[in-house]
Amino acid sequence: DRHRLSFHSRANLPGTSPFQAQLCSLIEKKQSALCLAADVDTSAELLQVAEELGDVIVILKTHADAVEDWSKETADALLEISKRKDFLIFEDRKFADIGSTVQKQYIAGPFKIATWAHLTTVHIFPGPAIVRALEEAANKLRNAEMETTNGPSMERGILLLAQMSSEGSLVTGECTSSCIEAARKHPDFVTGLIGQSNLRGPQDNFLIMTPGVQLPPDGQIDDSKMGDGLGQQYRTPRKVVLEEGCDIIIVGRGILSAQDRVQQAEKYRLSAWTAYQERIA
Ligand code: 6AU
Repeated sequence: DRHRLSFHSRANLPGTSPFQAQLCSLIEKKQSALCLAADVDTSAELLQVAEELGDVIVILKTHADAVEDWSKETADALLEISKRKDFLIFEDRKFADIGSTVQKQYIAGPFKIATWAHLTTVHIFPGPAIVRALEEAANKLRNAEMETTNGPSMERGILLLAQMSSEGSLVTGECTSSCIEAARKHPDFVTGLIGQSNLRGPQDNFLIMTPGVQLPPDGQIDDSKMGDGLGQQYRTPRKVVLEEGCDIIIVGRGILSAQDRVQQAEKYRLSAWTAYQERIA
C-alpha cells in the first residue's frame, strides 16, 4: 500500500501529478509534514507567524475572511514570504455552491483567492461539477498567465473535504466516497483530501491532510477526550500519521497558543516526522 512508501517514492510514481510531486518533494526536503493553521486576527500577525514559522512548515493555511484588515498587500507579502521560506499557501475557503458562483468566488471578489493561494478547500455536497468549475477557472487563469507573462505564476490545486474533525460531522458516507471518486477523476487538480484516516486505495496518489491535531499537555498521555468545547476533537500527530496513515497534520491553536511558537512548531514537526518514518520503516 502506498502509505508505506516514502514521500520521495510517491513523488516519482507514474500517476502522481506535478503538483503532488512538488509537495511530496518539499516535505522530504524540509523533513516536515506540518501545515500551520494560521488563525490570527490581523495581517500583521499573519505575516509575523509566516516569518517566524515559515522554515518549519510546508504549508500555511489561512482564513482570509477572518483577518480583519485583509488586503492585496497582505496577499503579496505572504506570497513573498512563501517563496523565500519555501512553503505553500492554502486558503481554507470551503467552497460549497454551484459551479458558476464558486468560479467568481475563487477568481474575483474581494479576495481573488486563485491569485495567491496554491490550495483551497472544497465541499463535494453541491455535486461533482463544483470540481470541474474550479478546475476550469484555474486553467483559464493559467492560460492568461502564459500569454501575459513568462509562464504560470503558481501551481493550483484543491483539497476536497472527505471527513471533518468536528463532533457529529455529517461529512461521512456518500460524501466521503464522492470525494475519493472526484479525486480519481481529476488527479491533476485534486491534490488531496481533508480527512481523518487513510482513504487511499492501493492505486491512489492523492495526499491526506488532517486537522483536529494537538499534543496532550505535558505529562498527560491520554488523548481520548481532547477538544475545544465547540465541537473540535483532537488526536495526536502520532495517532493520525502512524495509526491512521494520514500524510500532513494541520495544527492551529496547538502551536499558536504556545509561549514559544517556534519551539512548539518544531515539536509538532518532529512528532509527525518520527511517526511517518516509523510508518514507512
Ligand atoms: O488546530 P485548530 O483546532 O486550532 O485549528 C484547526 C483548523 C481550523 C479549521 O478551520 C480547520 O483546521 N479544519 C478543517 C479544514 C482544514 O478544512 C476541517 C476540519 O474537519 N476541521 C478543522 O478544524 O482552521
